Amino acid sequence: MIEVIAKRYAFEPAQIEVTQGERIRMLVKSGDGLHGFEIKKFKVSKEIPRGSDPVAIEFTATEAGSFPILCSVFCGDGHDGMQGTLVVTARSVP
Ligand SMILES: [Cu+2]
Repeated sequence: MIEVIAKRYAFEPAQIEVTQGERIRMLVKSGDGLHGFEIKKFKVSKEIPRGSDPVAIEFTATEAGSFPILCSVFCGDGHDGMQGTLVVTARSVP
């Protein structure tokens, strides 16, 4: 389980590394107000409400590469720069 905090104006951790084909389970929680958590490549888009209740997100990282994690809810002056990265490492075939 990967725990992520969304807050003005960053995701923590900013970079999340997983392996291709892995079922990803995340718990995303806000450190202040309302945010969004979006990874377009894997059709992930959730609102992260204010408060301490984490939002569970599950998806499979089917493709290797580097994909932006964006805030999909306007949250203030630094919103456009609020970005993280999901790094999916190619699975090594034995
Ligand atoms: Cu935000």
